[in-house]
Amino acid sequence: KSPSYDLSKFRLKRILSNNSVRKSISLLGSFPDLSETDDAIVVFEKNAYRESDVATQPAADESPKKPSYFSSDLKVATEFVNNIYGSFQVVPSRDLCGVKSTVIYPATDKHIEKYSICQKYLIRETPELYEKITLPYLTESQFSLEWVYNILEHKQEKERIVFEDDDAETGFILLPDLKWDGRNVENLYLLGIIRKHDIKSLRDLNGSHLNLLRNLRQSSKKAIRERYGVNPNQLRMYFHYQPSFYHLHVHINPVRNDAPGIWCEKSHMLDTVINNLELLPDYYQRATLPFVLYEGNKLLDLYEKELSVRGAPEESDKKETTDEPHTE
Ligand code: M7G
Repeated sequence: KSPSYDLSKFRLKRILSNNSVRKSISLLGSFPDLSETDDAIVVFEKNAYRESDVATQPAADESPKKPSYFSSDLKVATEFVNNIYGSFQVVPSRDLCGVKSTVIYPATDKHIEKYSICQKYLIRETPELYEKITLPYLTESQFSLEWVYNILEHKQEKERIVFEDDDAETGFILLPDLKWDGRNVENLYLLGIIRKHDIKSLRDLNGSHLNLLRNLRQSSKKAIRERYGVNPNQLRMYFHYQPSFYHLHVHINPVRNDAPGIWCEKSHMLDTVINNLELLPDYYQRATLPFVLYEGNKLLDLYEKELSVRGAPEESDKKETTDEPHTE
């Protein structure tokens, strides 16, 4: 059962991260009314601008009440005007002051780790390292997939589904990602969650999944064009490696927008994945895949024992020359 909570009763313990570029802040605290011990994470993120919010001349047939920055309730404080340059602090009308908020409650240590900033390291994961270290770790310690199953079984977010294909082998559900404010097609962010249950991540993909991946690519693009009017050639579709949730899903957003969490070291384009499998059906069982580990993650401690990831640069240089074959 989903708990209900009153966000205004949140009590802050500490700030986990504060990103001035994204204009977002992640907070650790609790809801004392519900539990003294359970942790809660609250993330606030300022909304992106909608172009309709800066309209200046309401059309004759439009209600004058439609919120716009340029309305009589805009409060303006002048900081300075110098020659041709002016600097102001403005407070727009209440309707435009919304803040997107995400709550995770009860939050586990793994969630706290995920929302805290810290040192990061790149690992080159060979298939052997995957089998020996990553796979045993992720089978015993990973985020619950309950929210994914709730979506697939129509128990939650049913009304948010944009497109659904029921096929047991090639089917998937397309719906807005938690990260999308849902207001603005400029920063559209959808998730394609596949129906099949046995594909944890990119690593498990092989040539037998090509039909699934091609269907995911084609049907999502068509559905997004129909619903949001976005040109299919303006969409990027990619997988994360490692993902946070080990049930295969594809991230979809417009190329011109820098989506949150879009890091090259974590992203694998769906087009490239399809092409790799067309060329080599067992590509992802043979490939060395880089991925990022961060301080605080137990998997880093496991890799540390094997590779001394945190070691001094000279040591890892030495290891590289002895471990790796020459390709001259
Ligand atoms: P990921 O690559 O496994 O992990 O993507 P990441 O969070 O490191 O990117 C999972 C995606 O699912 C993310 O983009 C999340 O924002 C999104 N997501 C997570 N949850 C818990 C939900 C949810 O409950 N509903 C929806 N619609 N999206 C979610």
